[in-house]
Amino acid sequence: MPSPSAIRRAANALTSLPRHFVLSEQVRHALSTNQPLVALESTIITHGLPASVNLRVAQRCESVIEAAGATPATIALLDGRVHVGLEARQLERLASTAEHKGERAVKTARRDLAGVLASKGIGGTTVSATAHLASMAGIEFFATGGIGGVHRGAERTFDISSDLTTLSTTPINLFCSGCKSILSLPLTLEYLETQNVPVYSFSSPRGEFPAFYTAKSGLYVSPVPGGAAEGAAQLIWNAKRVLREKAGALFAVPIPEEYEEEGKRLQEHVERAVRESVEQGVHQRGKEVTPWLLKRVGELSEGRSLESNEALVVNNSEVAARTAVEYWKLRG
Ligand code: PSU
Ligand code: MN
Repeated sequence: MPSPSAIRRAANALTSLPRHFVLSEQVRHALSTNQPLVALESTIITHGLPASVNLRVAQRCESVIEAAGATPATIALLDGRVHVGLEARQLERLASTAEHKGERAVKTARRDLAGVLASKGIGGTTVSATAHLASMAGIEFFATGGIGGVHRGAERTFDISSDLTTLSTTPINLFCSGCKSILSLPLTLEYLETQNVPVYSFSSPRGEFPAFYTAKSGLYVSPVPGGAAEGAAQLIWNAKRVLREKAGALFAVPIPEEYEEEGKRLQEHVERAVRESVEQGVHQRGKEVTPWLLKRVGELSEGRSLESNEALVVNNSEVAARTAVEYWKLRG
């Protein structure tokens, strides 16, 4: 039985939400009975992955979270409403926008939320938007593939993802495979340090920061104690309960080992895609930059980047759910 204060906390989180929020049955039940939840973003569905795989990947992420004992909450905007947890039909509708035939979705970062709500469009929420909305709903765990970051050449383009500033002000624990080397990994880590966002790595024992398709970047962050969910849960407990920290945390999960060889080859395609983006001036096109690079790496690798992407995001979802379950044990 959850304690009375835990039930009150959950009920408050529910009742203080604006009426524009629609919670799925499953999410409502998990929040009101104080069960662990894991949020999932939707830009990866609308703009990050092609229509051939996006629905399957989204469904697999939800399934592994459930299998690990937590409740998945995929977040998106539909028809002027914020959806926290999607019904099967809604997930299919969102995924179908990547076909570029019928309905279109807007890549929705946190600053775009009010506009997309007002236009009653379909919004695929980025890490920044998803973290903000999940946190409003009282969800503290969030899984995705890669976080946005500081782009290479940012000293000229100023292109720094709002994912980073959002993490510094939003109490959410993000599980991802670091970020793609379409970005500058050293600058991204520096920026997170300035913003007081701790970065942990499940890569044991040294805490190497993964570079998305490969577990190796040559950069080191704080290792998760024991390299396991129990250790991560303890870190979150310390930050939230001992230190009353309001910033989020980044938990980097390396891609499963069997994809490492392919990862080395994919890195070459990443380098070429970045070069092309500069040659073609795409690197100055704001929110289009990241989706363009993701698509180009997919083309150059003839789809092999997608298999790696799928494997890592599913794995990250599972690790996030296992950590959420461990954290709930500590909460009692
Ligand atoms: N990196 C990926 N896949 C993605 C994204 C980033 O490997 O799908 C998406 C995420 O939704 C992330 C967003 O929050 O791109 C960042 O976009 P920008 O760089 O424009 O801030
Ligand atoms: Mn940007």
